Amino acid sequence: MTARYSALSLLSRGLRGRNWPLVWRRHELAPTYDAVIIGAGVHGLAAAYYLAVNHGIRNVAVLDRSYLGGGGSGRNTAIIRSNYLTPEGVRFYDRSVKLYETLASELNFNVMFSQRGHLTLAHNDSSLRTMRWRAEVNKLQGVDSEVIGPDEIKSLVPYMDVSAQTRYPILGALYHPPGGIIRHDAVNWGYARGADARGVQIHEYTEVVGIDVEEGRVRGVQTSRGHISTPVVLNCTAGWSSLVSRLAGVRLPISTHPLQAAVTEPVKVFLNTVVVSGTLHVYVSQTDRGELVFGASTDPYPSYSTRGSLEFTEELAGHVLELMPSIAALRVLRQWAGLCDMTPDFSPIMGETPVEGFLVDVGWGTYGFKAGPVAGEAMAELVATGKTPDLISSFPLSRFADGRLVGEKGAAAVGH
Ligand code: PYC
Repeated sequence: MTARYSALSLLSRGLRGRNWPLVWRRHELAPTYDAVIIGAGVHGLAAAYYLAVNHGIRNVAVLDRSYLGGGGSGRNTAIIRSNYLTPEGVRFYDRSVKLYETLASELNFNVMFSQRGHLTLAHNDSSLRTMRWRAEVNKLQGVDSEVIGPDEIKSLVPYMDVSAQTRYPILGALYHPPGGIIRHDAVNWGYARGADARGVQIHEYTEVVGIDVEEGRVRGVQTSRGHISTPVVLNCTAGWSSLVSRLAGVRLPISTHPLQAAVTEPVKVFLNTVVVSGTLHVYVSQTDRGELVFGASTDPYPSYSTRGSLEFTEELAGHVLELMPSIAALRVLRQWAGLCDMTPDFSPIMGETPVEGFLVDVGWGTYGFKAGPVAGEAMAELVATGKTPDLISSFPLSRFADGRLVGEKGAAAVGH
């Protein structure tokens, strides 16, 4: 990577607190774009980046009604993995892991991808069977996953209680070495910077309030800052994807649920893998700063609220302590929620819709952040060529009418 600033200029800019060049520029809205992307999260920004880099399409606007990365892309637990249940899912998420592996050098921006390994614990025979199944499907697709026993788990996570005296003794785990964590803001900012440098316009605080459709095809969008003509609109929103699609007259089989998470004060690093327990409804990892990041199941009712609840933190803490009793003295620093657009089969909806020119990259449930690069790459290809790439051909909206579901509930981090 090339350094953009000397240490002295960094220090002087930091002390003065001004004169930082903008990482992405501000623009007036143009009257026309070749494509408009709704949602300046990882999916929208990656799609814009790959449109410019892979296909030379740069007259693109990315619109967001709030700030860049302020939706699901800034409200997740930044877990990356490809240990899914279906061959279609494994192939798809594996491509994302591969893109993440080279993203820092591609973007010349440190995204802090740490492939520290990912453990999904099994506390009963039926989940052990699912882990074995996933391991086989993963291996057949060339993805590194295997089932390991309690001794190996203990050597990977010395603080874990793998004794037989717990409420739900640990029988084994699906171990997925390429899995890990990433710095989610850095991914958003890196894609934004890369897209901006190639001429893409990013418009924060620009809400789409209408989508113009005439004779079955998209003509433009109405925004809080004016009208834009465009032949292509790509819906890359999370949390609001069904509402945005409705603006084009497209109905999606999605219900939106909050997913809460929390982070503790930082402590010396002691947890070097991502740990997931479906039975205890919890996942935990430790950031490079030393904070423990926890998450659990989605809230059990549809809502657009991103507020945290005490009930969630209490339950979460109780469950984490069943796994690692020795961290009882750690204090929770803060908590948040992101919005998850849940589909009936827990797989995303990507591709064309009955409205020509209106494309969707939505319905990510609890899997959205990890898929940002591959979804962006594939959607950019679809926009540029008009052909649906093989990698996403199993995830069309039409599968719900055709009954060709891609069931990925069994690969969810926890039960939802
Ligand atoms: O699927 O790995 C996952 C995940 C973690 C948090 C939410 N989803």
